[in-house]
Amino acid sequence: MWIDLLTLFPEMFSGVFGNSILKRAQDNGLLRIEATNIRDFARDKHRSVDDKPYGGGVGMVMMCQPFFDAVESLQQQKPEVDEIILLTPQGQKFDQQLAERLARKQRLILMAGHYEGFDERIRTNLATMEISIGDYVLTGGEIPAMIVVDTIARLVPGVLGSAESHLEESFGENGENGENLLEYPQYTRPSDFRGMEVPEVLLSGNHERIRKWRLDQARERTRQRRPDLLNETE
Ligand code: 4GY
Repeated sequence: MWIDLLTLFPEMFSGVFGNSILKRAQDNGLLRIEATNIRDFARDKHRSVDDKPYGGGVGMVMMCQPFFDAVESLQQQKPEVDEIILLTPQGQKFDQQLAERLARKQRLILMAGHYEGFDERIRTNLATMEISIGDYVLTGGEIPAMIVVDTIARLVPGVLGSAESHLEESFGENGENGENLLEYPQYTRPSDFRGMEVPEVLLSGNHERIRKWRLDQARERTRQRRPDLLNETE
């Protein structure tokens, strides 16, 4: 999978994508993540990417031209771009199900904005979808873009090693009929830490009892903390 990020701050991405699992995935050729500076597509001598809002008001609005030119330049290369995604609080709420759908695509462009927002024509005539990571407002779209890329990337086959598998976890299929459950409690050594003991069942070696206990814990925890997940059907 190939992901291009359009941003005013490409350096923000190097720490997040230049380490650990996503670094390894790029080195192995499973993933290609490139951050492009929108300002490289500015045309005037001040390299402007924003301008005053028509109709007046505070703040600046990100201009159409640098975004349209940047996307058109990226589209010169094959394979074809599957989605052009704008990160904005006004978008479709991001969740694991949307991540799974995007993880099947070959090529994505993510656009991160700043200032007061985007010229509306970027939404309506350039983006193919708008995504929000949640109901709060950040200073820019870079952190939301990182969250979307990180979530999608680990679903790409081969990106996680077998020790890091994502098939048995919260929002995976933890339950019996594809139930959407929170994780069951996990423990590691020692079995007694300052008098806090590991549940006996986990030390029993009885794999069927352990499996039932975990499923039970996952269901109870989901019922208490996230009852909304129990009524969700994927
Ligand atoms: N929440 N989900 C979000 C955001 C802030 C463009 C400047 C969010 O995705 N993006 O809070 N973005 C940006 C949006 C103008 C501020």
